[in-house]
Amino acid sequence: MQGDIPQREPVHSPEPGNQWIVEQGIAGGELYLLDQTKGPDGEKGAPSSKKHADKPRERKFDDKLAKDELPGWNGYVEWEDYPEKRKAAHEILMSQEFPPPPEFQLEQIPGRNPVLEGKYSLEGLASRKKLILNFEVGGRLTSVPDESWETVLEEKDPKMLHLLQFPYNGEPPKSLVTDIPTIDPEAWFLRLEGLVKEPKKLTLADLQDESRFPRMERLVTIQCSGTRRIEQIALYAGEGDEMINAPWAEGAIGTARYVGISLKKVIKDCGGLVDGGKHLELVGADTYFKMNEVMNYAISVPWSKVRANEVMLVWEMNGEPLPKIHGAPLRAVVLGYIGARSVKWLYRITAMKEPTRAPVQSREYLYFTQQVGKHNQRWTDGIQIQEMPVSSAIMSPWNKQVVIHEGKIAMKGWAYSGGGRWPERVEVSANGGFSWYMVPVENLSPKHKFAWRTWHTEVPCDVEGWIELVVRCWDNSLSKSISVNAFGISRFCIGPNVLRRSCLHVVDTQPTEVRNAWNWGLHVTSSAHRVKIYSVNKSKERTKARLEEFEKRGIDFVPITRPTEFPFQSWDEYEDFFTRNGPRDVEV
Ligand SMILES: Nc1nc2c(c(=O)[nH]1)N[C@H]1C(S)=C(S)[C@@H](COP(=O)(O)O)O[C@H]1N2
Ligand SMILES: [Mo]
Repeated sequence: MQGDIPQREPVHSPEPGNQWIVEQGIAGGELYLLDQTKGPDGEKGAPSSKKHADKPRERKFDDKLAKDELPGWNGYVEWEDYPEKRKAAHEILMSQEFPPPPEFQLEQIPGRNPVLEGKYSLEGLASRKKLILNFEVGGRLTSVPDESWETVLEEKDPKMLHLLQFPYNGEPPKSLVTDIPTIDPEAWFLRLEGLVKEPKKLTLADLQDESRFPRMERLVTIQCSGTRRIEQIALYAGEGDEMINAPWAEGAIGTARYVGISLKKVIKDCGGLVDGGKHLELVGADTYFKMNEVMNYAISVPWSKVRANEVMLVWEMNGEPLPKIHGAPLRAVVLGYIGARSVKWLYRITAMKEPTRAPVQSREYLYFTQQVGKHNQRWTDGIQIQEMPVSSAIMSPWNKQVVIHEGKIAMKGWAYSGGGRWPERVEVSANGGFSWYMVPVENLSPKHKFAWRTWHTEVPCDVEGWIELVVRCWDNSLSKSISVNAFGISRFCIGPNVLRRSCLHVVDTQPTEVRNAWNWGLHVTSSAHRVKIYSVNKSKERTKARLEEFEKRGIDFVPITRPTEFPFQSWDEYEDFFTRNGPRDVEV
């Protein structure tokens, strides 16, 4: 039913010998609800996996409902302008029953990168598209890289119609759904509406006319707020509003050189804002689902951000025309904000008084406190995630890797801070964060206001066996907060040193543990990134000799969990040792 996802047989009433699978949470999706208000041992509820219907009813979208809006705009269905159409689509979605999504938070993440393929095609909607849900499981790839798309297409017959099953009961496909509108740049135009003095339609040629709009070029990091979510999932299951809790790792971030123009200039070209216009809603041509509602992808940015020339409209990425998967012909790049604000396939900008009520802006990307659970969260309880805090990641070595070195382990990775802050210092540890070594500044890539810095370094490591590598970054708000402390808010502290110390740790660097920043939405994993590796220190003579022996015998060193198939020591050496140092046991 779930395409390629390996399905484990439900345990439900396990054999007595297998009860531990449920008891230990390995089949956590099948645990009974324990209601202790109904007596000390609670009352057994049914595990959720029993409840769902396993056969969806097949209903079809008719072609008229989801037809393309304009010639040359393949895959663009306009929803916002047609309340009736939206209602009809909603009714169709409501009439469906779908199996629940595969459980990979309470149970194990599948061993391979799953592709959920739709068997229950909503054909009209998918008529000219392949809608493939593809998510990355702990790989080293960027979020939705072209390569992974290629791989998907290679793995599957490209002519086959793939469609997201909507099995997600209102969980929306979002950035991970590679539902890519293919829009002819010649046919494309941008609508500017709402509280602008002169509503307009501008073509790409208009926007590219340098006599009207000066070019703007920036190196920008776009970071998804779900980056490194996999570390949160590994601790506790949450509810991610990125597509079905996509277990993103360190790769859901990317840096590119973008060319385009400032949105501010375009608004000026429309005569500016009128009537208290304070926010700009940016709408993308792709179709987006939330709680069985169908709409176009939309967010808003405050005018103050636009006025600061921090919202770009771009058509070029790394010296090439913007790729389709990244939003061609035109996308927004909102400098220093989370990726969700950088709308792809942009076609409409509406000036409004308030931030948009579109779900991505009003109900998602929120950061909750520990007094709020999934069951009682209100959207107003969450802080809006707009800028990412300082963060970093180790991109090499990889978790669980066996690393042979000579007393210093080479590491590399990225460091980033949102909101126009930049990494000032990166530190690494080879002992779980007890002692830290500064990455030499010359090993950090150049500073940019809105981009990450990549880094590489060598961390001293004498130890052999399992160790924990850690990275943390300090951004430039460190210096700001120190000056504020010294001159401004000293009334909040007992003594200047106490305040200074707390600011250093709270404001400017990363929390040390995932739990410090854990939240239900599984967003913003900004704790120091930890990678466990097995250290083999070849600067030790015996280690060196052993490695040679493995090689000579043609025996694989990994996996490290296997018993070694040749002796560690000769009996002569053994006896010699105890003769010289006394026996293992003493008698008196
Ligand atoms: N139209 C549209 N724009 C979108 C999205 C989307 O689903 N539709 N996803 C957003 C999210 S959540 C992220 S993280 C970035 C990802 O940008 P990329 O695909 O260029 O890496 O795009 C943003 N822009
Ligand atoms: Mo995202």
